[in-house]
Amino acid sequence: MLLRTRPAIRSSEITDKKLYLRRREFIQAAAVTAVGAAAGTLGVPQADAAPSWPRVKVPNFAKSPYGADEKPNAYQDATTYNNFYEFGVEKEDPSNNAGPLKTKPWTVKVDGLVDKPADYQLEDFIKPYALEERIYRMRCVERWSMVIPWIGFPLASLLKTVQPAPTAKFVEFTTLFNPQQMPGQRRDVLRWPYVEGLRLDEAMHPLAILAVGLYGEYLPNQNGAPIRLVVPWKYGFKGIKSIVRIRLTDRQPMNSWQLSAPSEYGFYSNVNPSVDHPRWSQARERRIGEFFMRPTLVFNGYGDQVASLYAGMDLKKNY
Ligand SMILES: Nc1nc2c(c(=O)[nH]1)N[C@H]1C(S)=C(S)[C@@H](COP(=O)(O)O)O[C@H]1N2
Ligand SMILES: [Mo]
Repeated sequence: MLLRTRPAIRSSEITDKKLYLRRREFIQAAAVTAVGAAAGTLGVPQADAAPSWPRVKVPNFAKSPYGADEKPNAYQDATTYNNFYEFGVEKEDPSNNAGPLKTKPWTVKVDGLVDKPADYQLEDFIKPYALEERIYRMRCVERWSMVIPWIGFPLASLLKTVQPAPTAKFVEFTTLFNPQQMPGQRRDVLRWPYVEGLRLDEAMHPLAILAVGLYGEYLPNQNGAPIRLVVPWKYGFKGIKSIVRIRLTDRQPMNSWQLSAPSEYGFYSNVNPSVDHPRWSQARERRIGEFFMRPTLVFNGYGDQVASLYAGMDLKKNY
């Protein structure tokens, strides 16, 4: 993504797999060396270090037919190659820095144009909904992709509960603002807190989910604990993490990336191989874990389900 205050593209933004792997090996080697040195066993080879974050199984969830044909990425990829600028702009920063984020207790405010505005404790917020696993292709605007088995529930189920007023046309989401726990918020790489939005009909689409877990476990902090949005036909930045507020509105929300670079990141951000990012082509992507790039699919391959939402719209203008 763009850091507007910087003159050039950060190499990390378009890091290819080889570089990523090399860097990861280097970091792991350095970590092993540090651990070994501390333990006085320098030189003894170590197995992959156990993750430093807690891994807690989600007790009850159904398998859904979504994505059953896709091979998920390695857990390690999904949990250590992240974008979560509240914890730093490098891919390994979130998994290294998000540990101290306190996700209990957690309140989600639902307000704006709804019949039932409320401040929910997270447990109450998710309790009414049956959790299910959805294996989704995810595509970052930076040209890498992954397949992730999320656990969550349809955003539409929540919206039906809180009952949008007839005048509501959009849903706005906001991430926690807490510079003490989110060190990235002490620098202005983006205007904080992170905000994202969907049109109400997009938000009601059955593919849009609120996720609380991945790989059978509750979300690690770096993936947006305790609750985040997943919209698989859009670029990854629409999938806002660590949500504290959901507001129904009659005006199109200004999302953080559009605010930061309007010519590069629009409101819609539908995955579209024929609309290039101003600084790179979106025609192909690198699936993390694969060497060769593959063609990018329109709507990230979910066109059969979602294209009708955009019937008659010029998707070059509405990027
Ligand atoms: N609050 C917040 N949400 C965010 C981001 C962020 O920096 N802050 N990054 C976005 C981007 S660019 C991507 S690609 C996805 C990455 O999600 P993942 O790390 O779980 O794969 O999160 C999105 N949600
Ligand atoms: Mo992204």
